[in-house]
Amino acid sequence: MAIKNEYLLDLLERTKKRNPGEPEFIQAVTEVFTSLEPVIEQRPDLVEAGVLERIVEPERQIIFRVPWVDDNGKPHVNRGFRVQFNSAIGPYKGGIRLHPSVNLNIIKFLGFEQTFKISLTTLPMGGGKGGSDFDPKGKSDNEIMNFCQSFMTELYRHICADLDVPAGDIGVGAREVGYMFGQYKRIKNEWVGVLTGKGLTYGGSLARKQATGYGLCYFTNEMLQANGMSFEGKTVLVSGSGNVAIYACEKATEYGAKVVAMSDSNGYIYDKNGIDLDLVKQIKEVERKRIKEYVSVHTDAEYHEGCKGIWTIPCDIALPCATQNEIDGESAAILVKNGCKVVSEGANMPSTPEAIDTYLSNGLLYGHAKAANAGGVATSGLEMSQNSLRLSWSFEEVDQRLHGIMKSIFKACDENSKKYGMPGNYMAGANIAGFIKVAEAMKAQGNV
Ligand code: NDP
Ligand code: 2IT
Repeated sequence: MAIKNEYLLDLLERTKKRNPGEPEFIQAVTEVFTSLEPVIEQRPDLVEAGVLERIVEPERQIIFRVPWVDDNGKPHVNRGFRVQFNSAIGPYKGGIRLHPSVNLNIIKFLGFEQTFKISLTTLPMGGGKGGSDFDPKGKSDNEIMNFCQSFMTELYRHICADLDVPAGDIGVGAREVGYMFGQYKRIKNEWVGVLTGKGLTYGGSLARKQATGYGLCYFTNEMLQANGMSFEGKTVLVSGSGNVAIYACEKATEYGAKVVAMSDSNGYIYDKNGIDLDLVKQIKEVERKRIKEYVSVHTDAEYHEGCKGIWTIPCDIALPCATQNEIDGESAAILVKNGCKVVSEGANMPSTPEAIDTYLSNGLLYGHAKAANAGGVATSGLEMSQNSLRLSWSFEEVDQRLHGIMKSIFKACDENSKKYGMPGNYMAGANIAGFIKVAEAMKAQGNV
């Protein structure tokens, strides 16, 4: 994947200079630009309107201090971020990540990706992302609450149901969203759907918890069927064991596949009989423990330290659902050598550029993150609709809408990959379809 178009090369250079020390952000921009070459040639009007210069520059970046006190009375300070990347097609929308690796670069890459992902969902939302370098591991409930309340005590003034609607991401699930929502409501003295992924007793949507993992499998199933394949009888690897991974495992198994491995940031489990998902849910969702606990119940399963090793297990389908750049060129080559035919991404940007080159040059079916994991934010959009309507839809109704959205996303990827001369390159199709809608909206709204 090399960019040849002079305008794109020049803009990429300027973007690198303007954002020094932000490798993941530059990686995300480079990847989108790689897909956009044929669009730029056919749409000089978008270049003339300065759309690309503006699309790589966040509309607003907020950085703030998050002081909190631990259970021993010791004060701590973390750094909070909210990047409001693009509001051309709706209020900023995107999760909050709590992980020690969070910095402005990570939040910018996620916010940039989010803009195009949301455009693909066809729902009226823009792109944003937030987070903090706070490490939730090993913290008590009380410490988590203290942190979330402090985080929201600053963030509340920058968000609003019609302006910016955060949600979960790594380290943020229903518990954290609940604490943040409670604090927002208390400060603002208003009940509005300002966060999604809320609990079901206070405005959360049925099927939101399942949505990213289920949506990933709905998308992957469309891609498989379009190429004369199915999940039935396939061996699947799912990295991670968090929200996305658990429900990807559930739906893939429902489709007749056998998931044989899952992981966390310490290591991976391999169960040749197929993962016992009830046990994983108990360990991760209820007890909040490490994935290695699995082998103390299933003594015939294996636990291996280190997360990269999961990609050395022979499989038909790999579903990376943990974090960015978790599959590098070397792991991708091993997957291919072992017969893997499909990679579909639940995590955001889980494949390095070298890994993507390996998938494409070996003819793998590659479900790109912006398309394949868009089901989570799409269902967040459905949660916003329900909150505005003061209604709650049934699980079946939300799930059906999610399924329909994922089918239409696959169709958009497929059609655009063909229209722009790269049939079967669903990454290019996703980037192009996502870009064109945002770009048209930006052009129509003038140079703002
Ligand atoms: P969770 O916090 O629920 O789970 C994250 C999982 O990934 C955990 O198993 C975690 O292990 C593992 N992980 C995190 N960081 C690393 C790392 N550096 N190396 C190896 N493993 C790691 O998060 P989600 O499931 O919500 O998110 C997973 C991915 O999916 C992220 O890329 C996120 O941006 C993306 N995503 C999430 C959506 C959502 O709706 N939640 C929607 C779309 C995309 P450990 O417990 O050891 O940290
Ligand atoms: O990356 C993502 O799409 C998410 N973390 C979900 C965002 C959301 O607003 O539901």
